[in-house]
Amino acid sequence: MLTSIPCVLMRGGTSKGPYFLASDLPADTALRDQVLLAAMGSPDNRQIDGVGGADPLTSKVAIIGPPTREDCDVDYLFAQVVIDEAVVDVSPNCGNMLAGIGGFAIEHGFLAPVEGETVVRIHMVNSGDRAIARIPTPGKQVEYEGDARIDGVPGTSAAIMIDVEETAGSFCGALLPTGNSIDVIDGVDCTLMDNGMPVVAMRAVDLGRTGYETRDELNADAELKERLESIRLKAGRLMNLGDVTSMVTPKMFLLAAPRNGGALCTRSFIPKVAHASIGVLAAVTIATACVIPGTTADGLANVPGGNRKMIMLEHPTGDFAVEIEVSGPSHDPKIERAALLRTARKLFEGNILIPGRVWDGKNSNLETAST
Ligand code: NQM
Repeated sequence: MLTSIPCVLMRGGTSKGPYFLASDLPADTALRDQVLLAAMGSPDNRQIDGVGGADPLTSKVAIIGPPTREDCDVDYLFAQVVIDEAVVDVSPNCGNMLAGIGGFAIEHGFLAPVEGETVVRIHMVNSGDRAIARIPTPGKQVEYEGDARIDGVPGTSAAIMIDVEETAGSFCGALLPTGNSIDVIDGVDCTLMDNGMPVVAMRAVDLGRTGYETRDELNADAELKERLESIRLKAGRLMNLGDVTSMVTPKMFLLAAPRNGGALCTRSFIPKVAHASIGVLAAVTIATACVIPGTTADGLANVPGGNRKMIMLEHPTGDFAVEIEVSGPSHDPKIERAALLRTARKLFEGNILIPGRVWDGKNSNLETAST
């Protein structure tokens, strides 16, 4: 017998995946992960037996529940479903899927919409941090359509402004977990940083690359991927993440001087496949590296002055603007806040059907999902 689980399929920023109510999934996390693997069709490099899109950017899941932080309206747990391994990784956040949370939360009654715009305070459970999303709600209805454009997504949608707070050292304990702005790993200068996403940032030239390669060129570069994985495994330990073999963090960045008027040119691996654009919290972390003296971005980046800066990061399909607010002296700045523009689109509402051999529908948080 199939178990039917309500879900909404959404594009969040430049990612896509099913959004579930936590109460509709098994309470036991090991069983929940089996259900998510079955829903997405992993492990299989085509994800043919599930709704995953066979790309890390479309093999993502959002799980939404009542807030467990008093100053939030909703809990958001992100899960990266690995495509070709039976692994569900809840260690990172995803700032792209985050873009769909506000609308989902309003439409599922976690908070009442306000005429015009509704502010949704989101507890990002993976890290414990908070994000504040401004959702357009004319007529007290979530508006998905609009004229905002983000690179990596064709067309336009309603603008969702998101502020992320308290992200320094979210996963690694400190913005610079080793205390250094550069550590040398396998002979390569690496900035190990976490401002919402653990990243390893390297100058592309130090790896014999330009940093302007296309996504396809990077994905075909087996020698580069092998070197990056060796660096990543060592960096993970240095960043207090332990053995990161089965984790999707830290993300790996190649940096180069900007060439389209931005602050810095980026190419990223997440962590084994090249990103089509750039991750959101990864972008916040790289924008932070641009303003911290002595990092691998320092010297390459063209950073605007002032305490409130719009840092434009170039990526394979355009650019991504991160607004950051810094305080303190320029030799030791503190990042107060980061803000971003995203869009989301509700694509499909329905039910995912899970084979009975995986789950019989019992033991959900509310025991209501079975048919
Ligand atoms: O860094 C891809 C994405 C992401 C993550 C990844 C993200 C973030 O673009 O906050 O959004 O790094 O796997 O969705």
